[in-house]
Amino acid sequence: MPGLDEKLQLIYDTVLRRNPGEKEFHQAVHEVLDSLRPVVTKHPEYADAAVITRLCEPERQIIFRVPWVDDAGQVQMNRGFRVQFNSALGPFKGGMRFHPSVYLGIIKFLGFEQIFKNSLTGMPIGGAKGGSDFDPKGRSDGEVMRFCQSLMTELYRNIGEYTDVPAGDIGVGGREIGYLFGQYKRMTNRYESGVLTGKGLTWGGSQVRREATGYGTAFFVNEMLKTRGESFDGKTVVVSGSGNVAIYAIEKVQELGGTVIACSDSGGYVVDEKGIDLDLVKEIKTERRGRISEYAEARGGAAEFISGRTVWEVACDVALPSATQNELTADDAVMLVKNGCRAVGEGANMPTTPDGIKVFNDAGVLFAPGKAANAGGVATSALEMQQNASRDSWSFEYTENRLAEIMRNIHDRCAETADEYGAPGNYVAGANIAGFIRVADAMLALGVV
Ligand code: NDP
Ligand code: 2IT
Repeated sequence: MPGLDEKLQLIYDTVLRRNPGEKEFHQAVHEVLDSLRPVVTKHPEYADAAVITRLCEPERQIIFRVPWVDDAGQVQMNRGFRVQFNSALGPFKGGMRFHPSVYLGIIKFLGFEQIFKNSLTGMPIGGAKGGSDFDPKGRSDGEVMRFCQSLMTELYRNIGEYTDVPAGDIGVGGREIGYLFGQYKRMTNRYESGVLTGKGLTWGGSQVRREATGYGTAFFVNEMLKTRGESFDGKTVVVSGSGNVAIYAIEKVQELGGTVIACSDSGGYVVDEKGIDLDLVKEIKTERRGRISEYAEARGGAAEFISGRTVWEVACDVALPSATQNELTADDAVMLVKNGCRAVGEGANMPTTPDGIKVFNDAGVLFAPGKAANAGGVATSALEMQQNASRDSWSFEYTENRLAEIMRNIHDRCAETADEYGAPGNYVAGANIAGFIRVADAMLALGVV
């Protein structure tokens, strides 16, 4: 990775020393510090109050045992995490991820990113992330329920409407939030709706929360395209993943006139040149919890499944990485650029490697970093909290308009901040700097805490 400014390098060295082996966390911190060079020059007050040093250390990290009994009567054991990173702007807020790859370094990188993302939304939410190395694949509803109940039996004492408000992420959707909320309610004897977001519509959830991350990513990319006098109309689009974010990104891109020709899961990708049949993807991935390979089987000769290869080999105008971190490398970026890709919007968190981002920047590709482009999910979570606090519920149309307005504002703030700090068109710099300044100013105001 390129060298940092001297003061920032010292902070980074401390992060490396205090968090050995947590490479995803190191990567996320490095990217932000790299953007902050013009900020520390202009604002020495942040260094004086050790704001950046404090930002890189979570306020609290909770790691706990999660024992549960599987359908065969065997005792299983997982590890649970909640990293409460920063609460200067509001209660800790961020998703829970259930995936076998989860360890402290992944939760910490996600929690760190969440601070800046939540700040960018302009809403009163701090940053956090949690999860477990539990693998929901192949587990029955009963097993998932017992796992969630065991996890919440420990987690409940650390969260709350005014303390920390978890939501979903990879492997955690409406089903899991339901089991978690049920157990929280039972443990506390309180119907505290605002303690979790992503709830079902009949028990305190918000319209559009399910769709929000993917819709928001499409809205953000649409705003970027507008700056070049373009739109999704007539464009071919490739989306990685076929989970919550991917599905609703595809839905909105289709509504905006784009043709999504490929999507994927961890087994490979499908190409459907006439355009992905989204109802079929929803049926396979959300109703049956199946594999994307089944899509090609169901479509007969119309679609092809390519096993074990990257979806980035499919030529497209716009790429929306929406699966997981570091899924789009420099080689993939080179291939995309060579094939004519002109815009990239990160639906996932940190899906593009630093070398990959450099390839896009050097080629003049419009590039929207996850902490800006996928902020619609957490922003709509904050709208869910607003509705819970006022015991109200809003219509789909009203909520979607709020989301669209929030995404436009985030886009404009990133673009203006990039201009102001001498990096026009660089949404990575714009997002990191704009996200940082709002949190840093709150931290200064709150004193040394
Ligand atoms: P889901 O669990 O709904 O879907 C995840 C998708 O990504 C699946 O298609 C999955 O394939 C694929 N995937 C996951 N891990 C890997 C891996 N290690 N290698 C290859 N493919 C993988 O998760 P979401 O859609 O909610 O999350 C996707 C991304 O979006 C994540 O980076 C998440 O942090 C981010 N995000 C999510 C938000 C939300 O509101 N849900 C908000 C903002 C960001 P398979 O089924 O084969 O595992
Ligand atoms: O990465 C993310 O922003 C999320 N998984 C959503 C967090 C939230 O609290 O809605």
